[in-house]
Amino acid sequence: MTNISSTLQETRRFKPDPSFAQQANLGPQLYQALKEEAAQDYEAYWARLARKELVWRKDFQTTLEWEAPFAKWFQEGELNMAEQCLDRHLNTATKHKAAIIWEGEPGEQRTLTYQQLHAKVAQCANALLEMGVKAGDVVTVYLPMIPELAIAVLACARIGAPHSVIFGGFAPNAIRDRVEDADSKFIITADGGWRRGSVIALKDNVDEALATGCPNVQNVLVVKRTNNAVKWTDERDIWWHDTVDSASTKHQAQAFNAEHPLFILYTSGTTGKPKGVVHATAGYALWTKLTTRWVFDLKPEDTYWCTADVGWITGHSYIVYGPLQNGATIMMYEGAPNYPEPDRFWDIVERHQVTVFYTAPTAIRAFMKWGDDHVLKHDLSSLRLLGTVGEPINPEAWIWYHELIGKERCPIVDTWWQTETGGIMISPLPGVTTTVPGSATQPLPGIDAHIVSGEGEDVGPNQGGYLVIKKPWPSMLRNIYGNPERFKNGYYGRFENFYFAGDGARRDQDGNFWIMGRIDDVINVSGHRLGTMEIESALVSHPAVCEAAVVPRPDDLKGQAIVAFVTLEVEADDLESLKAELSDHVVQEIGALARPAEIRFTDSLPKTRSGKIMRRLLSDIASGREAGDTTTLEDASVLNKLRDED
Ligand code: 6R9
Repeated sequence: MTNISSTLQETRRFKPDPSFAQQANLGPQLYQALKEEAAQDYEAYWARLARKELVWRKDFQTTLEWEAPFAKWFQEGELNMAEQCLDRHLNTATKHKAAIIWEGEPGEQRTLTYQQLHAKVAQCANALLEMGVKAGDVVTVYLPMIPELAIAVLACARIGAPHSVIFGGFAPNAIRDRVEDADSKFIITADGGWRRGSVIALKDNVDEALATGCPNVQNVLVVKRTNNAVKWTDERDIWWHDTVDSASTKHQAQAFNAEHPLFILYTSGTTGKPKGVVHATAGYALWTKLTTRWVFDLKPEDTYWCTADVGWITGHSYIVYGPLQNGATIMMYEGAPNYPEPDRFWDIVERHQVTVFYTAPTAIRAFMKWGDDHVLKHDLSSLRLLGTVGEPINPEAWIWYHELIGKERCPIVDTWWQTETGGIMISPLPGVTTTVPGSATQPLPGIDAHIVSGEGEDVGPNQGGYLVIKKPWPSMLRNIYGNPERFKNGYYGRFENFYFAGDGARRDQDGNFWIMGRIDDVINVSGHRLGTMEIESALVSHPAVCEAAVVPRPDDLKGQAIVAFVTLEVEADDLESLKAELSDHVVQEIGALARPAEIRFTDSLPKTRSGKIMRRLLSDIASGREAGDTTTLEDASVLNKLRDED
């Protein structure tokens, strides 16, 4: 196999501010000590941390049992996840502190202290038990971003019922597939949720899913949120306010085995039906707790806001489980970032004095396009740390984030991880790492990330290859629900003993990781394999460009040719000359090899509901093929528009 050629040259460096480093939870000395400890005795390192960080009802003897690809961590241990997040804080000053500050899209606000959240979770747990939910039963949660979403997942955790959260933007057939795959008998939903001023009728979607399948569903528990009319099936549907609100606030949490499944989260594969990624309790608890404290540097005074939806792994790990285990105050917002105006996020940051802010590159690029004025009219001086996740961040977007939002003062953590990894794997540590725009920098202490060739050998500096994790880690997925073969082939198929993440990457001379995009998206021009990220970043570095996606199209001469889809920052008069200019710009930034064979301007790019660009669909369009699976597409009209522009 030819290695992936690397092209992006980024020379800007940002050292940690000494005043930040001085107060950081993880400073240079502790970082060095942790790295050495993990290198010296890997299992002892994890065993020590697990005993220190988690509240165990029963201690474990075996730290790790590893029969690739199946891992068991801390296997004799017993604990309760809701206890880690809530009960443990009730004997401390955290008891009366805000756990969740919530804002609805129409503007209403609710605050729940740790004590209040604990009481609500106990009520929900009691109501679920009353409905007949037993430990091990999968409970499907399909809710808007309201406090009941956090309450529901914590209540499931409390009674040992794995939750399967389905993002509120998914349609009835997606609900049906997931409910059936998990054989889930209970669903928690709401009448609706607010999005850009309209009601998304969630209960209707559930009704439709159940009308076409899911014969085993016994009960649907419904939160009243939007007051829209809903159809009611008496023997099946239960109002939350009729049962949960009147249930006892006392609930004795039972301890569960360390390996007890905490949740299933469906993630889209490139082909076929969605995969139910299974996470276990203790290892996931440990790593989300540690990474939240290390990467986001959370302090008792912080107001932390992760803008993801709890329907994604980012919301599971860094809205609910990580921050609550650390006793943090989390901001939670229901609606769209541009409702009623494109400054809604900055308005929230200012009003709630948010200190730590975590979002996705796709959102950052949208803010850039909406214009700086929306940012500049707000006082963002409360912010002290910024993060990104979900896609590689183009250096120009990083610099905008740094200057406009962080006022050149806030460290930026570009966190690389996946649904399957459970927690952050590669990321700067704000008090330790010199950051480089576009690089997720270095693996966290204990994470054995490497870049290898097709033969599994480590490659040299600046050579592209496959991103793998060589040693198992506590928060890794344990299985694909009901499909161990798919787990094995998907992640341990290419290299027998290493976890293969599906991403291409390189490491620079300083050891920093550069994610080059999904291996499936790599473009092969005349035998040179090019990552999508670098060409896209070259395009985005041109002042006229907002977003770019590059994809391959079959080419008789070169094997594949590069087609670039570009959205513009401003309207251009002469599109033909702009195309030529952009093409030359790419050649100047990267080299003649990367010159796009075609550049197409478009209003928007097709994205998944979690904001990732769907290059596969663009490649279908560029090659004149029928588009493949479109079920995870956020806005189907984008595809038709792109075709019309053809
Ligand atoms: C957390 C999450 C995982 C895929 C991953 C990679 C991409 C995520 C990234 C990043 C570059 C980052 N990705 N974070 N690429 N830099 N900081 O997004 O999980 O939805 O499972 O997606 O997202 O391609 O393999 P998930």
